[in-house]
Amino acid sequence: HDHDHGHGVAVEVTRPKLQPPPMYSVILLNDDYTPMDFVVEVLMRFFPMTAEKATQIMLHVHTRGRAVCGVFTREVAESKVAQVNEFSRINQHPLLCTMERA
Ligand code: TYC
Repeated sequence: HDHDHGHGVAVEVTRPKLQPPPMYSVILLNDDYTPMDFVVEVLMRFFPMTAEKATQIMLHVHTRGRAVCGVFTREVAESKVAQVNEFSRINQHPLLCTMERA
């Protein structure tokens, strides 16, 4: 709208429409070898959540094959995936984390 700054001069105030960034779901995949307590530890470490929520998600992955751990912008999602997979490998577990457009 017009905004008069005291000199009788109308200044156009524009509010550019900001596009929301594309969002990505970070997905945890099931496997037959990673211990359940390690998966719960990973969820609490990299996706801050209570032990109860982490256990719920871990059991969903265990029974359904995969679960969404969280939804983030691309760079944050890429960072979560890299950190989870590195931490899993360091601890010699095959746990896999991936991401997809939400
Ligand atoms: N299926 C694993 C087991 O029986 C547990 C598990 C849960 C592994 C979730 C990975 O993302 C996972 N020990």
